[in-house]
Amino acid sequence: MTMRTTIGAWVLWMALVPARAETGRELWLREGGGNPVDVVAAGESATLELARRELVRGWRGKAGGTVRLEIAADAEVRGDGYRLTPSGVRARTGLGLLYGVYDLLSRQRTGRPAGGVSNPAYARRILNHWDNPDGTVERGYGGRSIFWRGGDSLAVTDADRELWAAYARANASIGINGTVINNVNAAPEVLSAPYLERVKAIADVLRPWGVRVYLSVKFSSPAQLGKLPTSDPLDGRVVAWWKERVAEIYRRVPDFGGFLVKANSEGQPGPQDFGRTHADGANMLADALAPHGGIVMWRAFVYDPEDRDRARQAFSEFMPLDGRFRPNVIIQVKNGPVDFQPREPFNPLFGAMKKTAVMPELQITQEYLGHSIHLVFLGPMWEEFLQSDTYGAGPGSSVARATDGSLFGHPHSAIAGVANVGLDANWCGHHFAQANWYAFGRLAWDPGLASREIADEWLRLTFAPRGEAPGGAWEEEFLGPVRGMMLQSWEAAVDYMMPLGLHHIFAGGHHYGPGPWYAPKGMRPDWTPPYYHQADAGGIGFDRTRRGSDAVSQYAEPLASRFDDVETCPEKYLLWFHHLPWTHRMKSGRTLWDALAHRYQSGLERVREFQKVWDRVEPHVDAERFAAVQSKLRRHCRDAQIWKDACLLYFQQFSRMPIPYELERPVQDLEELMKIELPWSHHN
Ligand code: BDP
Repeated sequence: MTMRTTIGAWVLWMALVPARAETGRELWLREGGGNPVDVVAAGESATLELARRELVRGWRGKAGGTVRLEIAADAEVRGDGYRLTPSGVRARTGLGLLYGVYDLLSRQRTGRPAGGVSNPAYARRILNHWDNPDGTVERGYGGRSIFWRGGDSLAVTDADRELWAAYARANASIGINGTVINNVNAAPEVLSAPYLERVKAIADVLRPWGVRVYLSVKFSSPAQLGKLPTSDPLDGRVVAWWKERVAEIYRRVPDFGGFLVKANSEGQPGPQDFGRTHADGANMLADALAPHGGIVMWRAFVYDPEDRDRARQAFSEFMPLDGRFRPNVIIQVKNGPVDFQPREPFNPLFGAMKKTAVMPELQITQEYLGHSIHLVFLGPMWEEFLQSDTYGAGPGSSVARATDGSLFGHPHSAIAGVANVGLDANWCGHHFAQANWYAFGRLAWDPGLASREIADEWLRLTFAPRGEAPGGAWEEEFLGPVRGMMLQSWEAAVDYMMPLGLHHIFAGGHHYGPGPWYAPKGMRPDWTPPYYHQADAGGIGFDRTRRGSDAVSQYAEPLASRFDDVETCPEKYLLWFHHLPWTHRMKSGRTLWDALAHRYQSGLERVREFQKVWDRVEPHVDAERFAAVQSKLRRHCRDAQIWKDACLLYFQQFSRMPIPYELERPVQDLEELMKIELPWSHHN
C-alpha cells in the first residue's frame, strides 16, 4: 500500500482514480463509454455475430451512427485482411470483418485516424503454450494452465468455456489465429481419446474467434501410447498409426491446425533415434496431415554437447536438409542461435534456408528476461530481430521478409510466440507483461510496426481513464514517461544482466538470477555459464570468428566479415563473437572492463529511474495496478543490483582491474551473492 501524506493529495486522488477496481483482467479491451450504434451486416455467422456484439459494446463513434460490415472482393485485401471504409468494414471473410472491427474500435479509443487496407503479413500467427497435462506451465509465470487442470479432471465446465472465450477474444483482437495448447516437451497422452475430447471442446470455443488449435506431439507416441515396438518414421505400422491418430483428431476438430514437434532436442525422442533424419520424421507427419490441410511445425532447437559451439548447430543440422521437406512443413526457429537470451544476433538459418519455409519462434514469457517480476517490454527486441537484414537474397532481406512469404514465396508462412498466459487474475503475472502478448500479436500481423507505436497503443488502451478519449495532461504526465520507460526497459535489462554480447550466464535451473560461476561437477558444459562467457585472465567472450568456432561463416556476406572483424562487429554483439582482453579498447576509448562495468551500472540506474517514473504517475493510475507495479519494481531493482554486483565481482577475479571509481561500489560480497537463491516466482 502507498501512503498519502497530505489531504491535498488525497482529494486529488479521489478525483482522479476511476471508481472501478482494475484487476487487469480486461487486458487492453477495457470497456466503458459505448455509444449506441446500428450495425448492418450482410449474412450471418458466429464470427459476424461477435463482430456485431463488439461494436455494440465498444462503439465510441457518432451516437446512433451506422456501421456496415460487408463481405466483398477487394483487389487490395488478402486473406483475413480488411478495409476500413467511411461506412464500416469490408473484408473477404467473416474473420476479416471481426479484425476490422477491433481495429476500428481500437482507433476510436486511441484517437488514431481510421481508414485504409490492412493485411496480415504472416498467414499463421500462433501462440505456443508450454502447458502440461498436470496444469503446470513450463517457464510460465502467470499462474497455472488455462487449458489443463491435472488430476483426472478432463471434464469441461462452463467456467472453462468462459475462460477460453475470454482468451480467444483477446487473441482475436490482436490478430492471433492459432494456439498450440500443450508443451513442446509433449506428453504422449494428449493424443488419447479423453484428451482429444477436451481438445475438441477447446477448439469449439475458439473457432468463432478464428483461433485454430494445434498440438505438440511426442515423436515416440506410437511406441508409448500405441504400444508399437518402434516409432521409426519409415516403418509402415508407425505411418499407419499416425494416419489413424490424425484422422481421429480431424473427426473431432475439422479445422485442426497441425502439429508442433520438438525432436532430438534436450532428450526428446526423434527420428535420429532410428537412424533417420529430421526430414524423414517431419515428412512422415506431414503426409499424415496433408489430406486434412494440416501442417507440421518442426523445431530447429537442437544442440549436442559434443559440438564445440552450440550456436552453430541448428544451422549445421538443418541447412543440408533444405529442400527435402514437404510443402506443409515449416521449420520453427528461435530468434537467436542459442536460446531466447536477453540479446542474440538472429539465427543464421533465417534468410539462408530458402527452399523450405522457416518461421520465427519468439518467447513472450520472460524466461531469460526477469520472469513476471521485471518490467521488460519486448517490442524493441522483436523489432531489432525482425528488421535485421539477413542478406539472404541481397540487401533488404530482413528476417521478416525472409519468413513472411515475401522473399521466398512458400505456400505457408507463420510466426510463433511462447505464451505468457496463465490463471492469474491479470493473465500474465505482471501488468506490463500483457504488453508483450499484445506486441506479439501486433507484430505478427505487421512486422513493420515500430515498438514505440505498439507501446503507445497498448498504454492508451490499458491505462487511459475509462470512457474518455485520452488527451492533455494524461498524455503528458502518464503516457510520455511510461512509454519512455517501456521503450528503455529491454536495453536496461540487457545491460544489468548480459551487456556487450554476453549470454547464458544464469544460475542453473530457473534462469532468473545470475550464475556466471555455475558449473556443478559432471554437468554438460553447454549447460553451464563458463562455456558461454569463457572468462579467464586473458579476457572474456566466445570466439566465434574464423579463428574460433567459425560461427560467423554461417551468416551471408557482408555480415560474416562484419561480425568476424572486431573493428566492425557491432558492440552489442562483441562478446558473442569475440574473446577479447580486458584491456581491449572500445569505441568510447574505455577499456573493455570499464565499459562492461559502466553497462552494468547504467542498466541498474535505469531501473531506479523507472521506480521514480512510476511513483510520479500515481495520480493517473488506479490504486490496484499502481501498487502491484510499484511492488514489482522494488524487486526488479533489488534483483538488478544483485545481477550487477554478482557479475562484476565474479569477472573482477579474472580482470583484476578496479571497478571504475566513478561508479557505485557493490553492496554485497561475492560469497554471499553466490549463495543467494533468488525467489524467482512472483507466486512465492
Ligand atoms: C529452453 C527452456 C526449456 C524448453 C526449451 C525449448 O529452458 O524449458 O523446453 O527451451 O524451447 O529455453 O524446447
